[in-house]
Amino acid sequence: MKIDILTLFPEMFTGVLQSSILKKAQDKEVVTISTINFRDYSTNKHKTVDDYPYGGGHGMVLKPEPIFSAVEAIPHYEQARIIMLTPQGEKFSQKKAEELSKEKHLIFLCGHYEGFDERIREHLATDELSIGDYVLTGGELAAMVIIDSVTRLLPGVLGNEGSVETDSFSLGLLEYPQYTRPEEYRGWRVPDILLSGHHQNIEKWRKKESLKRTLLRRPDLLAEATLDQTDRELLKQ
Ligand code: 6GU
Repeated sequence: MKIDILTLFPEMFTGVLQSSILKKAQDKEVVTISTINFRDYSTNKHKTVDDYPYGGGHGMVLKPEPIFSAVEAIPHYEQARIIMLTPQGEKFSQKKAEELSKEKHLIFLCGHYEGFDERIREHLATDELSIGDYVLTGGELAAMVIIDSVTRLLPGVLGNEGSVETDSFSLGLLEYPQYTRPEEYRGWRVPDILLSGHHQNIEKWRKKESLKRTLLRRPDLLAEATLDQTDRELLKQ
């Protein structure tokens, strides 16, 4: 996969892209990620990328020219999903991450403080995403969240760190409680069942704990999850 990030603050991405799983994925060439400072595509002598809103009002608006020019300089941009990040976008989800992970090329447009000129939304972007109902100072953090969640789904990225199939959300349920050594810490014991070695009972316990936790914390997820008869029985207990 190729990922291009248009931003006025490329330095914000350095730590995230050079650490942990995202670094490994790039080293393995499963994904190639580039940042592009669209200020470099501004044609006026002050390198401005924003201007006052027509009709008046507070704040500045990102001009179309530098963003269109920066995108059009990316090879094969016509085949890419061009994703604008704004609080007005469609809510990002695991389902959207799975959909985007099947693409060959993603381009992210990050605005900072300002809004985008509407012509970018209408004639350049193919998608508009938000990561939740709160306001960030810019799209950069949202782009990092989306890139992280999409990259970990690409074949060959996750080893034993996690199986994508058993992720919470891909199953529609929250994860069950996990324990590691020691068996007793400050008097708090690991549930006996996990030490029993009885794999069927352990699986049943985990499923029940997942269901309980989802019911208590996220009943909205439970409404969407596909439960079989055994799951329904476990939920009643
Ligand atoms: Cl994508 N951008 C900004 N500025 N704020 C947000 C967001 C995006 N998603 C949630 N809040």
